Amino acid sequence: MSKNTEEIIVVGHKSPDTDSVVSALVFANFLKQEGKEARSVVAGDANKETELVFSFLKEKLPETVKEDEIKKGEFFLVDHNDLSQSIAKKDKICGVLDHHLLSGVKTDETIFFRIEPVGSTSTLVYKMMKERGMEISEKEAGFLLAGIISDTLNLNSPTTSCEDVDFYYELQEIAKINGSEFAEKMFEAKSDFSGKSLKEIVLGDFKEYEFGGKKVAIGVCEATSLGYFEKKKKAIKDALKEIKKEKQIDALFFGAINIISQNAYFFPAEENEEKVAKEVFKGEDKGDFFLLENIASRKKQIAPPLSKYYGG
Ligand SMILES: [Mn+2]
Repeated sequence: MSKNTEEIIVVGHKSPDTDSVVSALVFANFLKQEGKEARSVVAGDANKETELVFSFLKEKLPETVKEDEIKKGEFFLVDHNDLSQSIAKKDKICGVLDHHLLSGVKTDETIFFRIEPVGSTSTLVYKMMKERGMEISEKEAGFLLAGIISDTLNLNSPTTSCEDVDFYYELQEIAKINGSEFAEKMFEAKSDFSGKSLKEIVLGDFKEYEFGGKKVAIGVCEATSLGYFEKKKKAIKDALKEIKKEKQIDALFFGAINIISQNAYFFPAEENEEKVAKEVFKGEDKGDFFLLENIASRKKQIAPPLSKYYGG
């Protein structure tokens, strides 16, 4: 898998979510079991849900690193393959394990590359362990279960595949954890916005894309209720305008997603985005945001129609 004997740094995307952190952690163990020198790092500050998962499983979070901080070693990307979401340099990538759409990453040499349309990267890590007949510890099973719960919203997201469901039940057994109870704790932690500014909330789960030559960004925030976002709607618009300017983004959208009812409050940053949002999603206009029904996934339901609108 590796081109030489350099240490392999396993890393998920920037604005890390639970799946990107836990899949990196367990996949680094997988590589070690294959005789490689490997460690996982986190590409930014972990969110409250991820912190809950690590304290629940009594494990320390891997080291947080910023872009350009790692000078040695090669990168194995998990849970992303888009370099704009990565801290890795193109010529230092030795592998990709992911469930997002291909984003045209080009490398100088042949690398390990595996993408499958499943609900989480954690699902793929467990699949690879099963393929190798590798043992999984109780704790590793707990982490991968958390990755599946987080990305599939406890198997309720439209991204959920049959394998996610099968593995969820297997991992639940091995980890000796009740998935639904774990999910409830995780979602509660996810919905805790105390001590966070609106800018931090918008940037907490934030992805930048290039659609039709335009820099388009979509922030999402998942919560068990959306009252907070309704109350803060004016301040959210201000935060979006600020972020758009600071990051020199052509179009910026923010979706607050109710993970129970799977409705979303969709905020366009400014007038241009408002027109786009109206045309693309046809949601109910609530003044500062649109109410979109049956929306739970940026990857499957928000990014693709916007990509299509802007011309790819
Ligand atoms: Mn993921």
